[in-house]
Amino acid sequence: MLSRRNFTKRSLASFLLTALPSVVFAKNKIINYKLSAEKSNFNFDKNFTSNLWLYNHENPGPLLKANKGDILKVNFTNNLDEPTSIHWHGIKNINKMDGVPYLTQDPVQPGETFSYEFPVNQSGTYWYHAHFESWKQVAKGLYGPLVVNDKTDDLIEDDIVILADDWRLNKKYQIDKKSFGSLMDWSHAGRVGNWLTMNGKKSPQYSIKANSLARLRFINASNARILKFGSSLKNNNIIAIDGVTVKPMLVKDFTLAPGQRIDLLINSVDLLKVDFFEISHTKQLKAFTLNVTKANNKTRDITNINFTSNWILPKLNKAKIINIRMQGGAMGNLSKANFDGVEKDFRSLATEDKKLWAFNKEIGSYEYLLAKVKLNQVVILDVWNDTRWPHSMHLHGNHFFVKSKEFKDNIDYISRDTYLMQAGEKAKLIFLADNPGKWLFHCHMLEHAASGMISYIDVA
Ligand SMILES: [Cu+2]
Repeated sequence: MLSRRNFTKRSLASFLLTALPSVVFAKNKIINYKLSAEKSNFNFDKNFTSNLWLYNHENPGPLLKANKGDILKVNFTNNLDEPTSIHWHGIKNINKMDGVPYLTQDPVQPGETFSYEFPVNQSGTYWYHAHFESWKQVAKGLYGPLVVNDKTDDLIEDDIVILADDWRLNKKYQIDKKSFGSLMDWSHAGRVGNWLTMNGKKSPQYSIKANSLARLRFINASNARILKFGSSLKNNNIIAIDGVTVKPMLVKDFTLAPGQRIDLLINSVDLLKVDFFEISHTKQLKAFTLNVTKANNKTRDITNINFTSNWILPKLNKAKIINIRMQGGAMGNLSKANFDGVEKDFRSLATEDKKLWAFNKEIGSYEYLLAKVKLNQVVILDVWNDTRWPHSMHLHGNHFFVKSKEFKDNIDYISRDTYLMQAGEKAKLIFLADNPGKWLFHCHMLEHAASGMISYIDVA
């Protein structure tokens, strides 16, 4: 005979098994995390201990996960000797939680804590990173992945984050500090490295299940390196760009500029192993390997997974157009620019102030107001990269639509938060300014941002 207690237990258990959908999306569930910025030891090579700055002593920082609709609450402590702050890259955030020092919050001082709390209403692959002197703090390792799940993710068996970084290390596997602030780097492509890692490792191996689906979430956390990935597969199936689901696109390879994300879907039917390579140089580097584990499970039916984007291009007839001419850098045409209200020639800006890049002849900073926009106005950032260098342009707090030329079959608008502009390219970045606040628009080659390619747009 069943006791009442057992009966209750059993019926509750069977209720849980049968009546609830496989993923429960509670309304406004609070997901708590603790992060601290720490001076840490890490081993790139077994013979050397590298001194890095990491969140929770991990490289990359802890994977933060939430479901769409949750509230993410991150209790952050700064255990460094200098101020810092955390930016949640790609999240349509509440402005005061965006993590930009002096613009949206006071820097978090050594020993202080700051509680970041914001809803995550868009699913996808995001990341978080230090935004105080990020050219140095990100280079030392202050970043980590942030994944917001939706119901589609429940239908995919394996989910692997691939966070790529391009470190510049010296012979003893220490961060090459001598190169910090190098005028050569800052005026050229930025501080590119010599040691490529995926999730802190060289060529790691992962296993995925046979006859099933795996989602790979690529994130480029490099200061300046534009990465390009290919694999041993004939085609790679892109299902999301900068967190936004797209109609699946088959590509041979794909580019990932600093700050950008790409999600791939791998169908492991008939596969034993897949090698991924970084192919931006003539010398290919093995990035990582997926090993398919043996299993007797049946082949997956993937017809019930619906990859569609629900982002709609806003009407452009009443749009406000903001013209942005990017200038500066080596071999550029910036002869003079305004810095702190004073017009100076390029040579003095470079040698006296270490400022090298400008928007509309203004050397940018966290205090440089590029434009004021009314709430709910449609905005077109009409950007001209009038420099000899590519730039990875990032808008905080908003995704924008852009007619991307990267995906040859796709001539349509793509929604993203970071767009790689080639030298000489002109592009229109379109967004509905429905998120009030002061939103940075800057180059994610972090040395370029530090030396002037940075501004904010005020939406009120
Ligand atoms: Cu740049």
